[in-house]
Amino acid sequence: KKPAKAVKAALDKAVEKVAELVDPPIPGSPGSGTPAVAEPTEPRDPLPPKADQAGPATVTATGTPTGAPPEAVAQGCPYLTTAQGLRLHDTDHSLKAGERGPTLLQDHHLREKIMHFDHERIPERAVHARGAAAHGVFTGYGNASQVCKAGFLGAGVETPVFVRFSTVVGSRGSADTVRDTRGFAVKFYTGEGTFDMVGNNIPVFFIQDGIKFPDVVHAAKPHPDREIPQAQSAHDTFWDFVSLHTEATHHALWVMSDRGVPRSYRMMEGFGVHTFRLVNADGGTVLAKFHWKPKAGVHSLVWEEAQLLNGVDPDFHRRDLADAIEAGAFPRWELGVQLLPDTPKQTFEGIDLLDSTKMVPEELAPVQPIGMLTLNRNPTNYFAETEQVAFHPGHLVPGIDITDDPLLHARLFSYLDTQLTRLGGPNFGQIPINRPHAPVNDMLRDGFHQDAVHGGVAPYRPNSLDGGNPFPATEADGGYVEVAQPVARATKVRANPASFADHFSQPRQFWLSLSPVEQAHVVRAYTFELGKCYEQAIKERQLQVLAEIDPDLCARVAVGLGLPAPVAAKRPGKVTPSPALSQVGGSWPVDGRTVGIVVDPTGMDGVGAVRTAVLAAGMVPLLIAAHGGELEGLAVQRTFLTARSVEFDALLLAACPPPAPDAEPGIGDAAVDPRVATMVQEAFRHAKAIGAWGGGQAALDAAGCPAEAPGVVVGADPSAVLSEVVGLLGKHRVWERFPVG
Ligand code: HDE
Repeated sequence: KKPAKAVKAALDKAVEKVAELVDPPIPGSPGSGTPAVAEPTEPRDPLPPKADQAGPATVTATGTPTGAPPEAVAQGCPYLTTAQGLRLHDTDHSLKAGERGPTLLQDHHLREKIMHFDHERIPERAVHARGAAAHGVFTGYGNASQVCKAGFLGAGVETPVFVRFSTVVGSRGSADTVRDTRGFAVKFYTGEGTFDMVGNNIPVFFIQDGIKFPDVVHAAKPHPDREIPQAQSAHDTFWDFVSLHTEATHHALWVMSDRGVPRSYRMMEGFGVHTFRLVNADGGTVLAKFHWKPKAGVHSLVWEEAQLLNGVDPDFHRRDLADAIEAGAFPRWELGVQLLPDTPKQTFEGIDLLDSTKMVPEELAPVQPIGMLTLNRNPTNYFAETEQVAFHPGHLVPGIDITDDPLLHARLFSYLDTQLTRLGGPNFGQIPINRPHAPVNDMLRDGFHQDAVHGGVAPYRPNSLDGGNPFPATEADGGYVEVAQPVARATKVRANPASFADHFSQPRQFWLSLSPVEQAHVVRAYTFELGKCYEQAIKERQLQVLAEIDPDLCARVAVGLGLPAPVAAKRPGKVTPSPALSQVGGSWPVDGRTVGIVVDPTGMDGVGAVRTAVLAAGMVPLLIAAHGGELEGLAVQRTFLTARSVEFDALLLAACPPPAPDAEPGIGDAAVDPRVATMVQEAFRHAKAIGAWGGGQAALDAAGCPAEAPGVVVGADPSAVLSEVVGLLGKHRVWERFPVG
C-alpha cells in the first residue's frame, strides 16, 4: 500500500501534465482571467483562419512540407519571423550604433520590413475601384437545363460564389453613396471551371462599341488639371461627352434615376447587359439576357440622403452589406433569364440584341427564375479577396457562349490585360480568391509570381515524354466547344449597323414608365448635375438631348436651370411604357433594415420590448440617446453627436430629451434637443416612417412635423406603433409625403 503522500504527489503530477496538454486560454478571452486590454505575451498558435482561406502550396521547392496546415501557411507559427521564416526577437527598434544612432545599413530586418511596406499598395482598378464583396452559394433550380447544359444550373446543384459590388467612377477611397452605376460581378466556382458574370445594376451601357470606353471613362473621371470632382458625374467633361455622344443617353437617364443611388447593394437588381448564347445538351441554342432580382426589393436613397451619407458614413454600403451578413440577414437574389430566339438577324421585336444601349422590356420577354444566390459569409481579408479578385467576361463554362456584341468583344480583351498591371503578372489565377475549384492542367508556365512547382518536362502538345499529358477534352468529356456560328463574308469597315441608330426611343420608354415621384427625382438629378456645369453650351446641348427624350422632362429641367426649353428636332416615336421599370409599389421583406430609437431616461417604458420586436423582425435597432453608456440595461449605440437620420430606415421617438448643454441652439422647441429635431425633420423630408409614443411626441412638434401626416404614427402603445411602422417600412418609403413638383 502506497503512503498517502506518494498518491498525492502522483496526482499533482498528472494534473500538471493535463494542464500542459490543454491549450492555454487566449488572453483577454472570457474566462481567461486576464483583462482584454492587456497585451498577450505567452506564444501560442495564430487564431484559426476562417474556412475557405486556402493559402499557397504547403510543399516548398525542395519538396519539404512546411508543417503548417494549408490554410495557415502565411501565419504558420506562434513566433514573429521574417519572410524567410527566421525568428525575430525585436521588431520595435532599428539596429543602431549605440542607443542614439546612427541606424546601421546592415539591419536586414528593417530593410525587409520597410521594402515590403513601400510596396503594399497596388494600382487600383481603372474603373470600379471602390467595392465591397461577400462569399455565398448559388443553387440551381434545374429548370434551365432544357436550354443550357451548364452543370451549375442543375436542380439543387450548389456552387460557391464570390460577389463584388462597386461604384464605377470613384477611386478606392471614395464614398459609397455617390450617384453612379454599380458593378455586380459574380464569380461562380463551378466544377466545370470558373464562370464570371460581370454585370451592372443598370441593364444598358453608355456605348455600343468597346473602342469608346476610354472616351467615356476619361470624360467621367475627375478633370485632369485639378483632379476634381471625385466620384461625380456632375461636371463639364462628363456632360460634354454625353451630350455629344447621344448613344449614352439611355444609360445616363438610368443613372439620373433612383437606380443611380441604391439604398443598399442588397436592394439592387443586377444585369448581364449583353446578350449571351445558351447551348443545351443537344447543341440547341437560344439567346439570353441575365437578371438578378433581389428578394429585398429594389430600393433607393433620396438624393439629399445620399449626399449627407457621403460625409456621415462614406462606407454606408460596405458596412450595410457586412452588417447584414454578420447579423444573419443573408442577402438573396434570384437569377433570371429572358430567353430570345437565336435567329440569324439576332433581333427581337425590332430591338438589336447586339446593341448594349438597348434592353428588352420584361413585358415582351418575361424574366424566368433559374436559381438562387445567397451571400452568407464576409471576406476575412479585404486585400486578399475583395481587392485581388479578378473577374473576366471570358471566364465561361460549357453551355454559355458569347454573341457578336462589339462592346463585349472589347471587354474580352480588356479584363485579362488590366490584371497584368494590377496584379503584377499573368499568374493572378493562382491567387487564392481566383483559384478555380475545378482541377487545372494548363501548360501555362513561369512568369511573375509563379506559385506552382510544375512537374514534367513537356508543357507542350503533342508530346510523348510526359505520357501525352494533358489531353484535349471532347464535348462529352466536358470540353468547351464554341458554337459554330456562321460568319458572313463581309467588307472590313469601321461602322455601326443602322439598327444601332435610334438613341431616344428606349430612354423615352424608361421615362414614361416611371411614377410621378420617380420622374421628379430624375428632373432634380439632371437639374443638379447640369447646374454644376460651368459651360453654358453644354447645358443647352444636354437640354436639346432631353427634348428628344420628352418635352415635359426637358421643360422641367430647363426651369430649374433658368434656360429656355428647346424644341425636339424629331417628333418622339410611339413607345409603350414598361411598368416593370418602376421601383415604386409593392411590399417587401424588412430584413436587415435599420431602426433608430430615440430614448431618454425619463421614458424607457416599452423600449426594451420594442427593441426585442425589431430584432425579432430581422431588423437592426439602434438606441440613440444624449450620452453613451446604458439605460435600464440597454446599450446606447448612438449619441446625438454621432447619429444622423440618414443611417436609419425608420425613426422611433420614445421620449423627448431636453437640449444638452453643448447643443446648437435654434431649432424648434427649446424643450427638445435641436439635434433630435433635425433628425426628425430629415426623416420626415426623406419620406421615412416615423413612430412616436409618450414623451416622444414633443419631438414631432419641435420639428414642425404634423402628427396626422401620412407615415407618422402616434400612439400610446409602443408595440402597436412599431407594428404600423414595420408595415410602412415594407413599402420602403411614404411616397405620398414626397413633393413631386
Ligand atoms: Fe468593365 N472593366 N469594361 N464593364 N467592369 C473593369 O476590369 C471594360 C463594362 C464591370 O468587381 C476593369 O478587373 C471595358 C460593361 C464590372 O472587379 C476593366 C469595357 C459592364 C467591373 C474594364 C467595359 C462592365 C468592371 C477594371 C467596354 C457591365 C468590376 C478592373 C468595352 C456589363 C469587376 C478590372 C470587379 C471592371 C474594362 C464595359 C462591368 C478596365 C474596356 C458593359 C462590374 O478591365
